[in-house]
Amino acid sequence: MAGETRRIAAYDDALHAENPEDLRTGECGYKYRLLDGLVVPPYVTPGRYAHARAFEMRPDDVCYVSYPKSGSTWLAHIIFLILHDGESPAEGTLRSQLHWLESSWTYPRSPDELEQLPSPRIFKSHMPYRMALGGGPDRSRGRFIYIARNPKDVAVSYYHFERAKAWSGHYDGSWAHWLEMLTNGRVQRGDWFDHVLGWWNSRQLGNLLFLKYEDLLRDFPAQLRRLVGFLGVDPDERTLDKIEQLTRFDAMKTDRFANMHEIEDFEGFFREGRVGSWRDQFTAQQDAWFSQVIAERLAGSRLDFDYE
Ligand code: PPS
Repeated sequence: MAGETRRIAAYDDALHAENPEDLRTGECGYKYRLLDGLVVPPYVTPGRYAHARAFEMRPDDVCYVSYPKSGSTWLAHIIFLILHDGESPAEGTLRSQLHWLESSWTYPRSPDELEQLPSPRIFKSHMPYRMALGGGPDRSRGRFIYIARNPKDVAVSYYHFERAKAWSGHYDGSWAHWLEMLTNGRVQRGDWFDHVLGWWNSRQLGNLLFLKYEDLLRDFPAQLRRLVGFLGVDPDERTLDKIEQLTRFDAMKTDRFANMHEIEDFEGFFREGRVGSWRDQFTAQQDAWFSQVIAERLAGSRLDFDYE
């Protein structure tokens, strides 16, 4: 099962929404579902979310979590290689090796299939802390790794990714409209500040590691050491170096194991892969306004980001 590679056709309500009657359409056609008060994509369904919340993680399971467009696929590849001695399997793809319980789309797993998978299993999630897999780090035996990215680059990356996708109702709003929606928590996975701070405020828990995208780009070896220490493995220098080479942006973009070529909707997924591409999108006025929002919303949290 985990070695499979199949073409993942575009998201389709008829196949994936499961409860299409509760889908909503907002401004500029933006499609979503409300789940426990959170704006989520149509493929995050009530049944799958309930299963994910009640799911019993094994102590060596790993769940990586992020707000969308924060470098989670990059992190998934790094985690996979750390847990597999730097080797990609001959068959299957990165995405086929990951288990995304809250979602009906891309390699959904039945409870029986999950039970049969060998440890350590790697789970993907984009949920906020209060809706985390297995009850979250304070209630689950599993291990969690959260990756956060500066909200300016997230907003831009998310805008380019989300436009014209079937799961967003082929949203056709302007960049200015998107920035306003995101700032007010009306995009899928809700308010960026609540999401990141929810995880950040629990970072002292022993089974939660909090990473930043910009730190990975600036000092990969140091962040890789944090990751291997957290995961309790001890790769040799050659393997660590190999992991760094294989997970570079340009390497992942062309690597058939990691680049998600099998997913039709992911054309253009590897867009810029750097810090600061927001400068090409924000006007000076939008930057001043959003910087002020960031300062207010992160005040007192001791959480900050690099923007260049
Ligand atoms: S998703 O769809 O929410 O799961 O997206 P996610 O993987 O979290 O984030 C996508 C952004 O991460 C960039 N990316 C990388 N950056 C640096 N190095 C590597 N290896 C890498 N792989 C993916 C990807 O290009 C998206 O950012 P933008 O700014 O759009 O380029």
